[in-house]
Amino acid sequence: MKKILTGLKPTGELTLGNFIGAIMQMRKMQDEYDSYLFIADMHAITIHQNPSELRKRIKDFLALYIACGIDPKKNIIYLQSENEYIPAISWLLECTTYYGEASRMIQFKEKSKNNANFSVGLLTYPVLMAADILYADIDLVPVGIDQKQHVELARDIAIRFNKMYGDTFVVPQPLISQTGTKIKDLKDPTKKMSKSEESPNGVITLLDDVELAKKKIMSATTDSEMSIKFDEEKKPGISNLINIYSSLTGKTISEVEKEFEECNYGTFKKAVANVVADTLTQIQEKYQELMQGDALDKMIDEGIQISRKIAKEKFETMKEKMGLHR
Ligand code: ATP
Ligand code: LTN
Repeated sequence: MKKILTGLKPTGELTLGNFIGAIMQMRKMQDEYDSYLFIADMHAITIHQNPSELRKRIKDFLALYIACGIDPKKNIIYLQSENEYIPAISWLLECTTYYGEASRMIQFKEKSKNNANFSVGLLTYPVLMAADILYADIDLVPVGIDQKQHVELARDIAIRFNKMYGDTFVVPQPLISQTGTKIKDLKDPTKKMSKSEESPNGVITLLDDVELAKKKIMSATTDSEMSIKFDEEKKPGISNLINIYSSLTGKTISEVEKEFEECNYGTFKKAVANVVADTLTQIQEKYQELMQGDALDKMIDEGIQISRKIAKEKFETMKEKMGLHR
């Protein structure tokens, strides 16, 4: 079975867009691949984080992904910072990465621009990411387009290391999802719904109060026509609501259009608000359960043990190949 790995940087709050666009795809993939999922908390600290907020967000992210249906029985789930072999592997990889290629990364250039005091970690960020991927011989890495360049660097590093020291790593491939539906901001349906965007009424987070979430749907920007027809160019607001309804109910776009053929926008919005409310209620109930007691900790304990064992083996192999042994 092919191995797939997803890394989640715990910044911002998870949105309905993340759920429909990414988490629902992950739920499908967990049945088809040997799946790894981890919280990239060491990547988060390349930019200063408030420690108590970071700690809370890490736990929230873990609980929410599991509450959304990411199954700890089908995924190896762990915290990056609990695997001490990953930064050790990252160091060995740093010594096989050129300064030139690291400094050419678009994310590095953007985040270091206009900032006199950026950390060295911002430069070595993609090498740590390569370590995340290469230690476990991952075949496929689902990422957004912004992270594609980093996965390509991980490929280059793997190929170079294999050439220098003999076959050591599987060469991974980025998996850019074309199929996931893009959910738009409810107030400005020409922009994507984004967890780092300041748009309190345009973004629904997974932990939003359910009544508030319904209000956000009811006040979503639409057009001045009457028909519930999918047309992203002319009717971006209604099309976005159709996408949300169709994704959450599993109905096709034309089935949704047919269902609401005779209805006005108010009736349709109410129906969308109700499915969103049902989805959030289910997620939040499971989330509350996980936040109490020690079930969450137990799930993560299992994942980290497996991850450490695999990483330790790879670290030993790398050191031996590089001559770092007695
Ligand atoms: P940011 O605003 O910081 O870019 P984001 O909300 O876009 O954050 P990411 O962490 O970049 O989230 O993305 C996590 C995953 O969620 C990616 O696979 C991305 O494609 C998906 N995703 C994020 N927002 C949406 C959206 N509005 N619709 C569909 N998928 C989304
Ligand atoms: N850089 C990624 C998070 C990330 C990751 C990874 C993703 C860290 N390590 C390994 C895939 C594979 C981000 O910002 N979303």
